[in-house]
Amino acid sequence: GGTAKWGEKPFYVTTPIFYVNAAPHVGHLYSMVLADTFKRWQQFMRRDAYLLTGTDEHGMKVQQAANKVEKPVKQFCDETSELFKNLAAVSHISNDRFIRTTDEDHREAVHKLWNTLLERGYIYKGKHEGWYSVSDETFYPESQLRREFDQSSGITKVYSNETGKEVEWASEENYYFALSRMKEPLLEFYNSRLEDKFIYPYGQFETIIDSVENGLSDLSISRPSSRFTWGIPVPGDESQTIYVWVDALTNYLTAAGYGKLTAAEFENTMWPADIHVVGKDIARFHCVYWPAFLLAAGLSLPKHVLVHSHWLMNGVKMSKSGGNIVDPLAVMSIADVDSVRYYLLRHNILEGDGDFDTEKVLGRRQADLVFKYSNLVSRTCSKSFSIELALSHHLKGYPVPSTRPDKFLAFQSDMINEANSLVDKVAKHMNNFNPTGSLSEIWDVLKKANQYVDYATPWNTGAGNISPTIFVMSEMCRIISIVLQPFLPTYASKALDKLSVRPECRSIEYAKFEADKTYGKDANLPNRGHVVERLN
Ligand code: ME8
Repeated sequence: GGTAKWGEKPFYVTTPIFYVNAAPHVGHLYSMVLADTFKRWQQFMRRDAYLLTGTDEHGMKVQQAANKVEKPVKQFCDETSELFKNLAAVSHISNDRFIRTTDEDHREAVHKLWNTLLERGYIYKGKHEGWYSVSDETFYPESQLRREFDQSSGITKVYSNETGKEVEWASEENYYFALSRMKEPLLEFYNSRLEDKFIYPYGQFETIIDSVENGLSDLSISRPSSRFTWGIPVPGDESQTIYVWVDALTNYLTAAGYGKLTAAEFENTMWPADIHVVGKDIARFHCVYWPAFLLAAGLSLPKHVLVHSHWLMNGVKMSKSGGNIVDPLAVMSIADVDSVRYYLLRHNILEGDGDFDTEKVLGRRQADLVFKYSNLVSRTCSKSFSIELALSHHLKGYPVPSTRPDKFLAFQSDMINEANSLVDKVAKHMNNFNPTGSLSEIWDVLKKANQYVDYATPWNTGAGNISPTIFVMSEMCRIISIVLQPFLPTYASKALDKLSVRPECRSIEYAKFEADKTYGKDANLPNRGHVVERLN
């Protein structure tokens, strides 16, 4: 419901922090747009909300990328991080902070988490041998590998099944996290959060539970500094550098002030996160390792991990290393920001991968945004009608259009009912992590509103019917635009400007067709702002 929730801890949404080994693509923008939509929706629901995005800058992969272009690694990070920051700004992502793992407060937070895990007995030193992928920065168990004979070199190479990346045998001294001890606590935690959808969609939840039931091995969480130094050193042992995933996941705590606050103070921050938005490629890190670290450290756990699938290009996952990427800035320069946001949200790729097609961005823009939405607004605000006049008629009483046939009036009241229940329907979808469902609900109502205009033909109806019709049309535009704000911020605010709706009258409680209830003889139209002032 739309009850006021100011005063609760802020609703805290995150995106993954992205590797700075290459420029951002549409896949990264997708995670940002999803997270941003959830943040804006919460604010629309009158809850304070905080959005975190940023870049993951340490680790072998980034170090190698910098070496390849012969740049000092920090400078390379600064430059690529800026591309992600710029993408967020250009795409109207309302992030409250753009975090970088090279930020000073982040190092403090990582050290604090490390020391806490150490004190609580979850970190020990050991020797590690196994198949390691430099590109994936991870060791793989035998069961996840395949072998292939390489004709040119005459040797059999070993590859990860999951990523197809080559692995090599490596042996080293590391610190370990006692992940195996976390099996039971994790399973207990998952079971306590099944109905609360700790992981969404459910298929991902099942996969994670199965994999944990199959057992967990301890996790190597540091690398010899001799092998690489581009990372945060282990506190008290500079000969080891902290594994990039321990470093990266901690960013979610850093932004909540973890590094600087006492345990008691940290209780009163925005932690825990309400939604971690992540791609399925990193589900295991967020759904197994991350809760394991938090449980071991005695910290509270995130409410939800929302796992989305991937954008493909011609059937293949869009990826920096694959080289098959769509540059979001290029698409936004031929469409516009909201059209790209709309296309991304309109396609449900939570459960399955989807093909990204720039032509279709333009097609959707034309069919849905221009033709169904903008046209409705322009027809309503057309110079040949006066919204002010229409409204002034309605200050005198409602309903008016008595000369219309019953069938018309039935269609009209049906449409008004749908507009009135729109906010609740959209809220239901949003509680189900479903912006796609929200948009399709909104476009159903838009479709009705367009049919209504075709049906009502205010431009050639009798004079007495014009203003009631324009009134109903403008109310439809107003309600739809209010509900659209979290999804298409630019289009919606332009439409609301055009309809002369005051900024403070754009919140959720105004998303109702008020004519039949509120607009009696003495009623003012609080939702209209300056139109009403002019009428007076
Ligand atoms: O994994 N479709 O960073 P990363 C949809 N630094 N989303 C996609 C995508 C695609 N084709 N490609 C990438 C990392 N993404 C780590 C994360 S978090 C503590 C550390 C999105 O640069 C999606 O969210 O490889 C995916 O999980 C993320 O970018 C991976 O970004």
